[in-house]
Amino acid sequence: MRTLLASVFLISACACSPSSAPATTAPAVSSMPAYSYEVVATYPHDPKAFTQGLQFADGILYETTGQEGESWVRKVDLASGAVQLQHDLADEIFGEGMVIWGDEIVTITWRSQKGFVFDKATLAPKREWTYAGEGWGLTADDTRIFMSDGTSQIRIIDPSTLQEISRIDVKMNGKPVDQLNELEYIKGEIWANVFQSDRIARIDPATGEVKGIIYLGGLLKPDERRGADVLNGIAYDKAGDRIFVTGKYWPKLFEIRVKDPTAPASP
Ligand SMILES: [Ca+2]
Repeated sequence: MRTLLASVFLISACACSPSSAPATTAPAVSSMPAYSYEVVATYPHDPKAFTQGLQFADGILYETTGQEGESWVRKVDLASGAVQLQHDLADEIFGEGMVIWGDEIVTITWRSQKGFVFDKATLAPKREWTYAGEGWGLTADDTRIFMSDGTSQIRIIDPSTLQEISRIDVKMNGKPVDQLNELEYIKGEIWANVFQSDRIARIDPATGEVKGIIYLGGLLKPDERRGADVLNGIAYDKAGDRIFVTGKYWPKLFEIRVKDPTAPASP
């Protein structure tokens, strides 16, 4: 009991302290590299944006949101947070992730089993596409679109047909990792927000193996957490080699630098 109480105290104490947060959550598996972070820059983020998709391209932040009546596709100025262009989805649609493909933006929805394709420049809707199951997150490498659906699988989608090609089984030390949410392809890896956690899983797309976990607890100060929902939203600025993260209803968006693990994670 003493051990249990001590553990509970440690967890709650750490959770309240923003400065110590990267070390808050002990990794579940000792052999898994655990990465912490430092904040490089802080930007405003619309606290009314229930972030479901985030991508940075051509100096602009692209964002999709969820919730019925609050789902939109946006272009946002990074520095000011100002909305440059917005397209609202129909009130009954619960929007999810997005990915830019060529001159278009491909999006998905939570449970409508369909997505939308928009003109990247104007955000004008162009067509719909369909898939089975739920839609959570999207990203892409040079030839494939990747889609999460709340399970431990990531679907590989042919960008030209938007048809599923195959699936990746995401595993950590042999065990499935589900609740994979917003995605970002970064330097040969798929990074995935793990829903309802402050963690990002770094996934090898070739094998599905999780190669490491980034712990992002403590980004928001306690007063900023009021009204904020979970961490969700990773965007990579390839040209500037910058990584941005935010969350649903978060008042801020952060550029972070991921620090290499200094020691093996403890169980
Ligand atoms: Ca993303």
